[in-house]
Amino acid sequence: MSDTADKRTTVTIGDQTFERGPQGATHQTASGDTPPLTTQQGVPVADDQNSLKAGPRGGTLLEDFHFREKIFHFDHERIPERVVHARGYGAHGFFELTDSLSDYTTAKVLGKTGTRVPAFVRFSTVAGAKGSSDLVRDVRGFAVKLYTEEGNWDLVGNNMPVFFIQDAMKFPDMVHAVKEEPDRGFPQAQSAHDNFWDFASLSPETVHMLLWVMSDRAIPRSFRFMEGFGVHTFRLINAEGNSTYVKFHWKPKQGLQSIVWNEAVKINGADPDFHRRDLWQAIESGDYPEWELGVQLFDDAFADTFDFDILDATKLIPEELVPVRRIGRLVLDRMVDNFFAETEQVAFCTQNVVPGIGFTNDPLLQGRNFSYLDTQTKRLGGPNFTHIPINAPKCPFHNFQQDGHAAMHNPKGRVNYEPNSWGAGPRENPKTGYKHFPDNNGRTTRERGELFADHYSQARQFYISQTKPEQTHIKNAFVFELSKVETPNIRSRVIAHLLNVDETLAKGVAEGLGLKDLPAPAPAARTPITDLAASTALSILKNGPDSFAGRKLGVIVTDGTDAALLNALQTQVEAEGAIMELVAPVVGGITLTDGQIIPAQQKIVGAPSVLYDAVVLLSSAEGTKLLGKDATTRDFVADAFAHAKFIAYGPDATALLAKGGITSDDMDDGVIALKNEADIKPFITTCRKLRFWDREAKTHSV
Ligand code: HDD
Repeated sequence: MSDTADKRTTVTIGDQTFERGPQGATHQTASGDTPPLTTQQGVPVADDQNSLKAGPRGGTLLEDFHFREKIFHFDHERIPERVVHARGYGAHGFFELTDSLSDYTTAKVLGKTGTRVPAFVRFSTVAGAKGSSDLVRDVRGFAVKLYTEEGNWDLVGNNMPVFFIQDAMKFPDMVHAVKEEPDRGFPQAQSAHDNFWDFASLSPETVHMLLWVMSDRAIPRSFRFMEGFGVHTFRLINAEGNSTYVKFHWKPKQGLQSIVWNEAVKINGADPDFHRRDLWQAIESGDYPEWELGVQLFDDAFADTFDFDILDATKLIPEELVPVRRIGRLVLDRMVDNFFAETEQVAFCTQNVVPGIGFTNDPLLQGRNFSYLDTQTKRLGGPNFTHIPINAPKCPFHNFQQDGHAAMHNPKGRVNYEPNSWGAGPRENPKTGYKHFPDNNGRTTRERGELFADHYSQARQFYISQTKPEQTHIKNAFVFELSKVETPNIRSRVIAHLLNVDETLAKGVAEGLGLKDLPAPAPAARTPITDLAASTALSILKNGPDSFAGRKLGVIVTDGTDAALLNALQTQVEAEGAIMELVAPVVGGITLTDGQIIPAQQKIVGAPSVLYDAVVLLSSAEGTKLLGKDATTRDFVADAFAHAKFIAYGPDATALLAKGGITSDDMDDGVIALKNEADIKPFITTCRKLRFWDREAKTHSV
């Protein structure tokens, strides 16, 4: 028997030297500290390129334990993806308390100002498979695990404060309806199909959430620029055993920002990982995203007089009624070492709360408390998923649970039960142990609270709280989604509900669908439908950043680009805390007017303007001629204009505007000439507004 491992030669490719095996596989030359490759049993491997055969052209031998172990492990690499929220992206960080809630709760993490605990956050889309795109129209998951000294607290929230349904009993139906249709297996990660809208139009409790999902909240610019919500009403319980209701909010310090639908469609093609990449780049570059933890605190007296039931997850409590008190900050400052080990295997459970934090009887929350534990057991292969490092508490934990698949923390010694007379092992403690808040109204029923039946008032409130461009986006989203619905009845049913929300919206959607006769409004399960006051907190544009920090500028450059202008631009962008990417005909290097050769980050064909918050055209006269003939460049300009972005152009790049379809009649205050370095600062200041919304009405006629 001969082995191939010792038949190595050395080759030089480019300016690097490699070891080469007989079949041509090249390796970096092993340095002294390179660890030896071993099997899972720790046996050193001699050849990782060739299986063991009976002669060079003979059959592969079963004896090859290294081959069998390697393939066996590979065959078992996949675990079931999450039934919802399959596509997600996680990061580590910490939570720090800035304002004590010790009057309200015994939870230590909310007790002493300055308390800091490690955190892990996983953002996600809901409907799509693991490999789907980031910019689908969907709710975003915002799941936070805080490793406190009293155990793990999971706040498994979303980027919207309400939900589609009121009772967990309906969750499988809702999820079945939104996922791909079971006979055809499509559409992937889309709510724009008959089954979803059929279910939604037959379930008026979804209407408020539909408004949110058709709004720009469903197409966030990145995870960094969205809010998070615990959704349900929870309880805080203090040392006297008194309970205060609480709703949790995460407010991004970066401000809120979303994109427009046409951009979303294109980003999904250009960079399906747009949100992942954004978080990765921000954290890797040290620009750590941060959220404030806010709480809305209220008591039974408020709950009794509030127009809606605080146990109804399809309703929110306007911030104008109960202000959000900011009590802490969440900072994400470290990417995972391994995506699978951490982001994929992290298991959130709504039941994971710590002493001083309790549940309410919200029927959605109660159902979730069963579902998450159950799903992790299936997904992660048994009850010991809590032993996986990302899921294990960082505080000491002791109990007599033992055995099962992959057990890592079995009890030590003789004692594995209690009570025992060995005086050993962990003991319960009635003083410090978790106490459930006694809350049971004592009657068994399958009804819902009466106020749950008001399905329209808050939907109407959401709509009137939006700015004009946001209202237009909502209308357009309904028209888009319902245009994909093939059954006319379903479209009409949705309009019938929208007539109870806002007549202008309903008529606008009907018109957009070409629906000639308006249906009668859907009979409301509870009347009257109340006119509530508008709430500023519900609009994205009213809660924008006032800064271009953390945003990305795409700059088209070519050979002969003006070095002084480009350098001045770079200085201003950095001063603002923003990011600049050079987009060029080639990535290898372009030569500026001063002879300097600089690499570009992107080749123009790989970087459409949808990847940027604002763009600058800085091509030279020659470069402009070249790019003027290029379809991708024309799209770059045309899209930036259509997506209401700020566009700046250098003296030699003016012709590119016309190539992108921007005529002199179209020029507006969002298209800005950079004649010299003095024009750059005002341009960056203008970019803080993020978009030039006035343009939108002129660029979208259908
Ligand atoms: Fe859920 C995952 C958020 C209702 C059952 N959910 C999941 C995740 C988030 C949410 C963020 C992903 C966690 C992660 O990143 O691993 N879910 C919500 C919110 C809801 C909600 C904010 C309403 C307020 N969910 C809900 C109901 C049920 C579930 C009513 C079932 C009765 N959710 C699940 C699940 C998932 C899940 C099947 C799939 C994967 C997982 O749990 O870990 O158990």
